Amino acid sequence: MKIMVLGGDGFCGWPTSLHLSEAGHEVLIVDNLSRRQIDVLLEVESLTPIAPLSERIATWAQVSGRTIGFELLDIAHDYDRLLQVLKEFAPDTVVHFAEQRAAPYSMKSPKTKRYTVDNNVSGTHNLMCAIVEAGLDTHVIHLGTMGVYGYGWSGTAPIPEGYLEVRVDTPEGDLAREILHPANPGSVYHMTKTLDQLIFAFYAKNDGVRVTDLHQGIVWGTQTPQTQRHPRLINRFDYDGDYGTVLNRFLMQAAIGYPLTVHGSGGQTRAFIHIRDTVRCIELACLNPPRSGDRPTIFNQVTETFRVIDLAKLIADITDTPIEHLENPRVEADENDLIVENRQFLELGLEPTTLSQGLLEEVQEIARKFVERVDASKIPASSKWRVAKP
Ligand code: NAD
Ligand code: USQ
Repeated sequence: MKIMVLGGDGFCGWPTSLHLSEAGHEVLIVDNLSRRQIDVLLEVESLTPIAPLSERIATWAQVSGRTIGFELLDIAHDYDRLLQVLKEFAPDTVVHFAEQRAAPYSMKSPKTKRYTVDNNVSGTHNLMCAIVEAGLDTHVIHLGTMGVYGYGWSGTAPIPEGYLEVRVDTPEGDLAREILHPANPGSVYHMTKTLDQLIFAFYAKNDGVRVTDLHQGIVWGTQTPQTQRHPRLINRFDYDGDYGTVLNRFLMQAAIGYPLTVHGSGGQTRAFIHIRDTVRCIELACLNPPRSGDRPTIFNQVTETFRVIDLAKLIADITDTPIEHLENPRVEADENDLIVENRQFLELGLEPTTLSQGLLEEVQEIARKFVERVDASKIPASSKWRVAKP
């Protein structure tokens, strides 16, 4: 299969590109390297030393004998070039990771809010528009987020995979429908993912574009079998207050004896998936496209749910690190239930990697190995959801 990976230099995109390449697919990475540029602006670095993309690709060619292509391109602002690359490569599948993905960064300032909307929504729309203009029958796989559903309103009812059955009382009797699950974003970043959903629904209906939208939980871990094959293939590991996600942050904090930064009570329940399962899910999605004319297929790409405080306690117990309850910089429920339907991937054969002490230790080992690269001043989460009124 010819697969174009938009955002293929990122945390999920790089190991996915390698996994798909190893599986025998022809992979073309498209990336504008904006994530690396944001690190420069924030004066932070991945905990792991990530090689420049050209070195990553050359190293992969050495160890695997397989070629991965690369186009430096901003999909949100260089529509003509995107169209040309699509026409030339004519992908069977486009995997779309190319968005600004940090909720705290998206809430940092008016500038980062506007950047996130402009980058994510324009990028997604350009992609769909270009596929139609190019006359391609390409399957689009998008990385969405569990956060589109919001947290809490369905109580103990499982969150369905994208669509909700509703019944409306009419004079002629009950009207039964399946509608896109109501959106309830908790940050500007999450809001862009809810807007993406409408773009996909429209292009699937109007132009018959085949779309799979993966509502992914928080990805943890760092290495996959392919990124482990050479030090220059190592994956990114974000730990800073904007881009670091909770479980990887706690594991890295424990490695340096930094008190685990629990926001509020830690009663927030979130969905998680290991990076090894992310790459497998994407391959499964590539191999199981919807038909033209179908509404977008939506998968909940999650394997487990945990309360933040329970993760903190687990890591604190294993590593003897203290827990610190901090004032929550976000506007979010202090506690929520979360039960998520994820039957579709299980039916396609996904065998979930569940959180285990061994896996936690593997990530901790990486954190310990690169401990001298940590800048502890970058750990606190400083982006606040609400600015205090003067
Ligand atoms: P990342 O920031 O590490 O990677 C995103 C990549 O896209 C970067 O290499 C960046 O340079 C590129 N990019 C961004 N805007 C671009 C543009 N306009 N043109 C070209 N390239 C562009 O993020 P990630 O963690 O790998 O996440 C990938 C996708 O998965 C995102 O869409 C994110 O919303 C989604 N997701 C991530 C997680 C997670 O925990 N990391 C969880 C759920 C969903
Ligand atoms: N949290 C802490 N302490 C920390 C960091 C976070 O208590 O040091 C809490 C947050 O307040 C939040 C929860 O942990 O309640 C999750 O935060 P996170 O930063 O790990 O994850 P989030 O902001 O939701 O975003 C991440 C990815 C995003 C993806 C999303 C999936 O950055 O790209 O879309 O996870 S989901 O959460 O399922 O929507």
